[in-house]
Amino acid sequence: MRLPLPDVDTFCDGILSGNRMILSRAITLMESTSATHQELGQHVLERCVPYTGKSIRVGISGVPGVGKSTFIEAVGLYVASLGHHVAVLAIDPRSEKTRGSILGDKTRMEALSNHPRAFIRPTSSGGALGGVAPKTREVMLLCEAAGFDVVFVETVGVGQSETQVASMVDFFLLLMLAGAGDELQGIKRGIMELADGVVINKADGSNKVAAEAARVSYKRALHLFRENESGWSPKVKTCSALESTGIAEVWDMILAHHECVEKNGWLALKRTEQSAFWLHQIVENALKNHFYHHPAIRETFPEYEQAVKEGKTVPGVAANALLRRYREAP
Ligand SMILES: Nc1nc2c(ncn2[C@@H]2O[C@H](COP(=O)(O)OP(=O)(O)O)[C@@H](O)[C@H]2O)c(=O)[nH]1
Ligand SMILES: [Mg+2]
Repeated sequence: MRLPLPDVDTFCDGILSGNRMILSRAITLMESTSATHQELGQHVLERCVPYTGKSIRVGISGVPGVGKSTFIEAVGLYVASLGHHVAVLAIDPRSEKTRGSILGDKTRMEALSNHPRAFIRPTSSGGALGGVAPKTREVMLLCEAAGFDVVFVETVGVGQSETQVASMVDFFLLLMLAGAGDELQGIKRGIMELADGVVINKADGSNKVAAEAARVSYKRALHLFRENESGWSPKVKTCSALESTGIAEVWDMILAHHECVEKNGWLALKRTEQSAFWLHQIVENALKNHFYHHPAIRETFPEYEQAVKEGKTVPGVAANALLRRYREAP
């Protein structure tokens, strides 16, 4: 049975009073493939925006298997025990095709998902123009309006989702492993540079010594990377997400960063720039989608692509011809 769709007022009142069922429905609305639902979702978001911005936003990144979900559960339970309201969101580029991968994560965060002050939600783009990351950011704002004062955003993908997460959070945390061969573990230097904190996970059992050694070497590497405009120098910690050790220290680091950048005005500046970034991002994605989905382009793109591959024309000429078609199409 389908419940009738509430109106904007009902959605907003529900969200602002912390009603999770309404919050969930609003998120579903924003992720919907229906244009009407998306539009209603945007109205709800717009009305909620004045009540957002009061959370500590933390992005968690790292290669698959490093322990992101386990870590978020440990730190989430810890901050919830301090009285915070914790929202956990995930950016999973793969979920645009299959929504299966993330469900495993949710079951892994079993204790946290049953906690009365926690809310766990993977985001899907629902085919919206612009991909999944802008949606995750919007969901984060709704969660803030609903009273969540700590938000964790987990990336599941590798590559560009890291930059996108870093562009929606205050603190970007990179989880690493000790002794996994190559020191950078497939994480590009550019990603290391985004990190406000690096945490060597799985510092337990026989791995403790190696974790400490890795901490020292990452600390050295981070110093090489950057002079911080934010006034914060990135820190390196070790923890065991599985045994819940070192978790309080990681949270203290996040709090210290928050205090530092709130005081010196960097946080406000960063968030302003992030909003502008997302404006560009959403417009660019929407234009790109509109172009590629346009019937006039869909029909002829393969021919042009083939011609370019066969060397019959050059990319610039083909692109110009396609763009002309696009502009002149009814
Ligand atoms: N020994 C140990 N294992 C861990 C730790 N954290 C996570 N794991 C294990 O590593 C595997 C991957 O963890 P998961 O949280 O799913 O990683 P994700 O892919 O980064 O989200 C699981 O089997 C976890 O139990 C830790 O601190 N110590
Ligand atoms: Mg995970």
